[in-house]
Amino acid sequence: MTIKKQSKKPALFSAAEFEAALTRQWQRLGLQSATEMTPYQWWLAVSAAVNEQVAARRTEGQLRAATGAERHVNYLSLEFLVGRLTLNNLISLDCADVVADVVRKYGRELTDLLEQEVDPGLGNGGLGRLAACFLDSMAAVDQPAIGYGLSYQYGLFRQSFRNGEQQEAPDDWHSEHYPWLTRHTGLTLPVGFGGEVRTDDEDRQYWVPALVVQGEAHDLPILGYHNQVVQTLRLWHASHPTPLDLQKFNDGEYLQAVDAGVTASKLSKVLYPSDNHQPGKELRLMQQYFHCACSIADILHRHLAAGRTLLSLPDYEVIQLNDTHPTIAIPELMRVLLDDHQMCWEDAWSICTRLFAYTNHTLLPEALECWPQDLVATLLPRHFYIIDEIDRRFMAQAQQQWPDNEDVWQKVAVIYDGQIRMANLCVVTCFAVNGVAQLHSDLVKSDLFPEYNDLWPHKFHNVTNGITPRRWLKQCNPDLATLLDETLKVDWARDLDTLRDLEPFAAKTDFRHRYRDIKFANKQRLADYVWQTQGIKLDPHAIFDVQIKRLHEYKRQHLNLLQIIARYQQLRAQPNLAVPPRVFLFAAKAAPGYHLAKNIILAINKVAERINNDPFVNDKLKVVFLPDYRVTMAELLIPAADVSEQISTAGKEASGTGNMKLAMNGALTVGTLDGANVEISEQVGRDNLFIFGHTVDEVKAMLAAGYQPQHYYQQNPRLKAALDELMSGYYTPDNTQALQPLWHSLLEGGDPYLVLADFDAYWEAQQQVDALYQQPEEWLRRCILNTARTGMFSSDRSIRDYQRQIWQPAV
Ligand code: T68
Repeated sequence: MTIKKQSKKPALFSAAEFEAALTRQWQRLGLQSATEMTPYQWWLAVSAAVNEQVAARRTEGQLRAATGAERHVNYLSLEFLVGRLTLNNLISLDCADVVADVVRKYGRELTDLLEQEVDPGLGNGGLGRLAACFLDSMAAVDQPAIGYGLSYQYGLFRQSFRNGEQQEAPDDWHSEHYPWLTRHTGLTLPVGFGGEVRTDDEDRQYWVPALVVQGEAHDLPILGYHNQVVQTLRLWHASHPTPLDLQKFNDGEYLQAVDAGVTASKLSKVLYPSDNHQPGKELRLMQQYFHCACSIADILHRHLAAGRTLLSLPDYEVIQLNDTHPTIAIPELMRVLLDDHQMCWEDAWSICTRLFAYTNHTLLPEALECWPQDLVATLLPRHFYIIDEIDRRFMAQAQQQWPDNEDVWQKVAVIYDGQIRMANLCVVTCFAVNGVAQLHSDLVKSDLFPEYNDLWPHKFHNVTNGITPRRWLKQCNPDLATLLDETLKVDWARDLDTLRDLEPFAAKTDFRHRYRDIKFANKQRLADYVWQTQGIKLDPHAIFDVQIKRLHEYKRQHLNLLQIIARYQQLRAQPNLAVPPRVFLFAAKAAPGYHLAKNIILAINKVAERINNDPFVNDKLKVVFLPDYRVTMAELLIPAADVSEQISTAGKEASGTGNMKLAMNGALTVGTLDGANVEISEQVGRDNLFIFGHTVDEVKAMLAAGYQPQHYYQQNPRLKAALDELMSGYYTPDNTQALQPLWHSLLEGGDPYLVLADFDAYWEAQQQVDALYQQPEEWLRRCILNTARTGMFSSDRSIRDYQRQIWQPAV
């Protein structure tokens, strides 16, 4: 069958060119021939050889920056969870076959070599992965862009389990050379900390820092899919120009002699491991400022080097802030314009208010960043003055807008009660504020920022998140990708709306069975992995039910757990019950300091241990918690899933993106009306997923009325039995108190995420899942409709939404 391809650029390099580049790589390793390379060296050499070819293009890509007709996007994020890059890049370059053929000549399989790559884990979860999908899509749709992040020496910790408890180990992801990362030797920038603000003869303020570190640029190439666009993810690495102070050393102050160097190296040492929570640590603020100072200096340098004026900056550039983490970029740009370029306040402010845009990713109060003003004043004294001035000027406006309304003044103030509220600073400054799914964006306006929305309704937007179909369909599910190629006969990964044309095929038995066989093979692949790594045997005929995401109370892995216990009890009581076998798969990391989340992990592991060792139920029920969830593991789990658990308390999950990946790969969602589940339900049709639970309005009403979890515990015998057994020590015979924190949070602790209130509806939804799975053709039909109707969740569409709504040239 021939595949009609849309106009595509010719291959970047030939087999001969690649082989020559490969030869240079093994020669550089000091070897006599390619056959001497270990598998790891093969991966290094292949990646470095391809990167060499790409490097030449990168310069061209940077030159094709802003024209003024479209703005150049600077995507500022403390996290970019890129995942493995080599295969992704080979797919974008359309040269996986060429490279595989060359490698095969030496008796190697490309797929084996690719397994040597570690995941660059430079993010916590959804927010960091979204940034990576957006870079992919900006390159794919040829939106001029650069990503700015930090080059953490240690990414998100590695997770293992000991006696069911989470253990953390450092993730030294590029202790060895990482071939896609190139040091940009010409680019090293100074960044100051501490010190004091002085006033010059002309009464202008300027900052004299106490410590100056330097930022080095390390670049990753971002390759556009089949279009030869090469963009950059620039990761800043902190060092010190003189890591050893010889003067101090000679004076015998040996420890002090290395102080500055040590402080500098701390800045990009490690990624903070919390998601949806603000750690409030001095080092975190220093990381944020280091990241922003380098990025702002680079943006200005590029702009001025193109011969443009400072005042025209917002005509050519936009700075998208990925949550409030890079907010300190705002006072930093003000400082540079005021102090280094002697601009007046009004002009500098006018630039900032047309340049910055802010994306909000959470409504959870504990995740809204606030910094103590004393800390900011000590670490960044000039910035503190500037933030104070922004606040002073805005409060004058607020007092006019809301006369005699002190309650509102308090709410909208940037500085209040000794704290600087970064989200307020963003909304006051930015020309655009967006949420990440329709429901979330509505709540941003109505619940989080109602006063600002009254004042500036034009600022508020929705851009529903998306995922790159290259990684999350073409790369991770190659057999389904081939079926789509053959059926649709277009390059669907470039225009995902074309998936709609699959709809009629859902009615065709042949097609359904091919789709079924692909899912089965993906499940077999996962079962092999689970057998090899965990020693647990899974039957691929069972329903593979996955909940894969960070561990957080609001995501309610414990609701899933309670339902599993109830199911286990039911199977013990009714051994002949005709339910399809089900495997519940979990994967999740908990922030190391989040004790309750860690207790939930322990509970799941203990329940799993007991169930998996109970031969009485094992043909019907298994529970697997896979350690060390990361992008590469998601790529294995998602294509193998039948059921996607998206069960957050309504109003708490801003969007979710795993929900999109799973639906696109043909898993049926069991979900609440939260985040992007609402839009998934609208797209795929209410019949093609399982919606349950209280809505946002119902949740609000229940909490307002004084929610009583005990009521549900007493009234629902199934729920009570499950909770009682969990607490009885049945699963933790060595320590009957081990799960006390979990029990306490659900009952005496008030169950803030309404786990008990949603249990019954969740149980019912799971019954529907069992019933539908017993009609295999109907199940399949619905899976296919999920794939066919999730085209809008391509991150290419998200980027086009940003282009249309937010990144248009400033007026
Ligand atoms: C997630 N947020 C949202 N935060 O929870 C999720 N937080 O609903 C959404 O789909 C996703 O963002 C993309 O919009 C996060 O992942 C963090 O990881 C985080 C990290 C540091 C501090 C606070």
